[in-house]
Amino acid sequence: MSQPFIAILMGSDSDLPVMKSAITVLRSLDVSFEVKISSAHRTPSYTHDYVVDADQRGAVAFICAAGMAAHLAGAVAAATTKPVIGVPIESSLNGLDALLSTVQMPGGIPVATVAIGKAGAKNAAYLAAQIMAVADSDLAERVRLDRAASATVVIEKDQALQAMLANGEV
Ligand code: RP5
Repeated sequence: MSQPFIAILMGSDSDLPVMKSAITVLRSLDVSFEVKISSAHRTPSYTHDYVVDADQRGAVAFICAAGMAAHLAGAVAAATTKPVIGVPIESSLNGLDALLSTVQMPGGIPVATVAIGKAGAKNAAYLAAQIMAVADSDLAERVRLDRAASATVVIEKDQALQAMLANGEV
């Protein structure tokens, strides 16, 4: 079996601008990953074959992004018992169609569904890294440090706001 990795699938290249956020997070945490364009509807066999192969090669979790009638995460979840995280993409109806298509899975075939769009893509990557970190203490420490760094950014922004308030700039 190869090095553990996270498999990212997206239904179309039009999903890539959003999913770059997931790639950035995984790179920042030094998590191995693969990225595929494969559609539940346009390339069902290609999707199924990739999931089975990636599962056998050591995929720890799958991140699946799709818009509209977003069935990619559900189709992937049907083909593996590894954790599947669904990212609804906003391509019509403000993404609500994709959110409901991704989240409303029947009992027994779970998809952990995150927020619509870039925040969801980011959180999908963090969640996948946290899943991988259960068996990787070095990664768990990188995740912890990343969380601490993001808290520091918020505190610094608050301190800057307090200074502006004190100076009458706000
Ligand atoms: C979905 O349909 C894709 O995930 C994408 O979000 C949406 C539109 O796809 P394109 O027509 O842009 O290829 O399957």
